[in-house]
Amino acid sequence: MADPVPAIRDGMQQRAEARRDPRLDWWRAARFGMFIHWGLYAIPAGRWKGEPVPGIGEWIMYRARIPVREYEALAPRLNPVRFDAAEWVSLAKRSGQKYITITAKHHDGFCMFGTALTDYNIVDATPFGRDPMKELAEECQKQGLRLCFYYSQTQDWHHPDGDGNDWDYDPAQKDFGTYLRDYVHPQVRELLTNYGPIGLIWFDTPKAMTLEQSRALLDLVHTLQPDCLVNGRLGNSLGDYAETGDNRIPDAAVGADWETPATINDTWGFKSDDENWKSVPDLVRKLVDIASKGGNYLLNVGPTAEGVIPQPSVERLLAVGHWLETNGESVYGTSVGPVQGLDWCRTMAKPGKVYLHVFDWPADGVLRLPGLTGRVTGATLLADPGAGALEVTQSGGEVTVRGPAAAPDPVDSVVVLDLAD
Ligand code: H79
Repeated sequence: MADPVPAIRDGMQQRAEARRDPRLDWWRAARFGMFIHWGLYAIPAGRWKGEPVPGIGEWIMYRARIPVREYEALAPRLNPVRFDAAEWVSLAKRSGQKYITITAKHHDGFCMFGTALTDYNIVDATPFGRDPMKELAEECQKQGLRLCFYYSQTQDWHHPDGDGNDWDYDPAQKDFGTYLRDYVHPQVRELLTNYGPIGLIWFDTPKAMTLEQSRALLDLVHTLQPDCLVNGRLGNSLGDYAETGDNRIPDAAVGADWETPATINDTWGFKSDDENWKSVPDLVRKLVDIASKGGNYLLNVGPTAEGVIPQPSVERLLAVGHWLETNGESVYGTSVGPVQGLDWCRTMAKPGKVYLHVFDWPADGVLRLPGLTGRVTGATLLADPGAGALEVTQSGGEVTVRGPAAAPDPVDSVVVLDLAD
């Protein structure tokens, strides 16, 4: 196994003891989560003063060097009257996603939760006046999903001492330590006090965080909620699991707990002209590819300023959920598969079983799987148990399964191999 995580950018190399930490059990079994990027940037939706601004939508303030005073004027325009927490949580659930990670505060500094630390938040600065995080927390409790918060701990383009804004503020005058102590810490305390149990805190772009600063933040999270996980972008190799770079999938299996955060089109925050949606087969295969290498897929949606998840995202997520209804047994709760590095298939393991995910079904229906050491006692199609046992033979380190000539599922046909004890 490749170790540490090869595709990692500012993530961590997970400590060996963390790999057996039972606090991560729910997260390891989950395999699939919903990322939500939602903030003021959904209003301009990728255009500023009539001009398209290139790049990811939530970076518009930075890319267009929008002065704080101008960007702030978006807040009184945020009124997501179509926001319905029950609908979002239900969509995640029907899509087979087990947790939701949502931007409480992104780099632009606008708080999408009620906070006493600044008026620059959705409750106090918008006509909406509601706290969507409260509503999501209640719905997640009701519907049995874990709610998790993205929180930009380093970059804050609105706060004078936050990192990143050098067009309104002189970087030489910034006091990053004070910002962390007097602003970030109290806000993280609010997020872990006012919303019930939180699955994890998702930090991002650690940049100049010192080891001491990363450790203090980690300790704060674990003091407030010992079971709350922290992702690998806290900085300085701290955190409970590793995060790959955005949209990066490692080439090989990884001997650590890890997650790929990924876009469903080319942006995180809503952009009105980004229609480059990934296809359903692509999404299913990415989920399977990631799970076969021991990782989780955190797939993003970018709701509009009205509070609506774009219909192309909804349709695709529900299609993945439909596939998982039949095939979920071969994804949830699995561990790294015993056979790696083949183009045409992926494998996942559970005690006594290997799931063979066939992306490219051979024209003669005969699957030849090398490299499996255990003795195979039977093979069936997961989606079609009625088809009965498939003929399986084993010799010279190769397992041969005779299936139907036509691919049972052109996206991914799952064959269950039973192993002898
Ligand atoms: O929240 C999402 C991104 O906003 C965040 N991480 C994911 C989960 C992220 N923070 N930093 N980056 C991603 C790297 C961003 C680089 C770029 Fe740019 C932003 C490339 C283009 C816009 C900065 C500004 C570098 C060039 C211009």
